Amino acid sequence: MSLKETSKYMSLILRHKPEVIGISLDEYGWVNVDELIEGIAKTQKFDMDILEEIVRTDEKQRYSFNEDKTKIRANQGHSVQVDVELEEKMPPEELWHGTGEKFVASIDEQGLIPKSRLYVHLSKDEETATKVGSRHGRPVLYIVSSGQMYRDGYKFYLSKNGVWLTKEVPVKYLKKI
Ligand code: HQG
Repeated sequence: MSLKETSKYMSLILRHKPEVIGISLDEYGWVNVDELIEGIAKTQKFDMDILEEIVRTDEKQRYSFNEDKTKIRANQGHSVQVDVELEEKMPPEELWHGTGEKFVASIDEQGLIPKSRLYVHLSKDEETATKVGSRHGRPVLYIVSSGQMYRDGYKFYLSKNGVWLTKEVPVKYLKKI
């Protein structure tokens, strides 16, 4: 497997299904590094050097070690209930959300909901949102009135790797591009 493929597999384990290698996340989303290495090494060449290289080079900086590198977690993107100690923050006046055409009718009716994840993921710029949307087919972009939402009492969080997160975005704060 390439480093990129292994990183994807780590995302599956650290965000969604730790049970695929027989481990579990603690309440803060951490797993024991030794257990992660042992679990992944059952099916492919994997050791601390490879793990460190993935954490260092992952293009979205998806993972963080704790201070002494005995534990590791995903910075965001989870579907399982964990508290990754997200930083609550005032968002910029506008944020972006990229999605696929097939979701538009439903979004225009219900607004943005987290679906299988813990939060709705928002991007800081058009380019990033276009990439995120393309994962779902032909991309459709929305501008989110995040400043107005914030003034209306909605909470926003900024993950360690720069993804803005919020629990929902009602239709009135969305503008389709
Ligand atoms: C859509 C990637 C119907 C939503 C990216 C999205 C991101 C609705 C899809 C991160 C809806 C869920 C997350 C509604 C929202 N009706 N569809 N009411 N509300 N949706 O993959 O935001 O590479 O769970 O628009 O960079 O695409 O994994 O979320 O299209 O940061 O690190 O439901 O994943 O990062 O899809 O992507 P996802 P997302 P990684």
